Amino acid sequence: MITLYTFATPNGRKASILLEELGLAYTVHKLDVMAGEHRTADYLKFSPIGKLPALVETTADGKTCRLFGSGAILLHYAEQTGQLLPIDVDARAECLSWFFMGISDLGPAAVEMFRFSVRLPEKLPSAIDLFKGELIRCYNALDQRLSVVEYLAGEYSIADIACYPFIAAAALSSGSLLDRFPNLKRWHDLLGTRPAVVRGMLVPEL
Ligand SMILES: N[C@@H](CCC(=O)N[C@@H](CS)C(=O)NCC(=O)O)C(=O)O
Repeated sequence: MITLYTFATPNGRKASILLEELGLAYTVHKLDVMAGEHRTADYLKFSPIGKLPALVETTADGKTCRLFGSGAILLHYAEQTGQLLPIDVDARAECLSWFFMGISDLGPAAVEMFRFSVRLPEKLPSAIDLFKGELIRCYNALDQRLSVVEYLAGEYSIADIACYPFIAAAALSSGSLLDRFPNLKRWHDLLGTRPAVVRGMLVPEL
């Protein structure tokens, strides 16, 4: 049995899209982030860093496996199921490169951009410019790659899932930076037609 601890955020939605794509049964535990539920001692057992998503799987023999962070969840289940991770060495190398770019470059740049331009009361132009520049750097790289391939690894994979929710969040804002990146926009629209992506983006129910 799989329990996904999550909230309506891009990192959480990477995990729910993956579980939907793989057709794995799971229950959703919606964390009340406003009430600080992600910082309680109970939750820190699953995610020592106190962030979401986290996931706990109890196997038929009663063993428990916990995973925290969207990257670990995506890679673990892709490896376990042999899906969404190309077998061909070159395609796998591309997949892992774009996957980690999504996890360690795009995601953090988008989160910091949101923090500095929306959440924090002080608006620091230098910080906003820095993270906007980092985001544009990611968008440029993605757009160039997607001008020659349909999906980031050639075939649909965890690399696409690692990037999609942050691009979908950006696409919601009017006058989005994304308008400047036609290949990224095409890929975003294509992924948005996948039933598992649509279902995963609706987790947790609000
Ligand atoms: N490296 C982690 C980052 C997770 C992360 O930053 N989660 C955010 C929500 S998108 C969070 O838990 N924020 C609450 C907090 O930082 O207290 C991942 O890829 O999942």
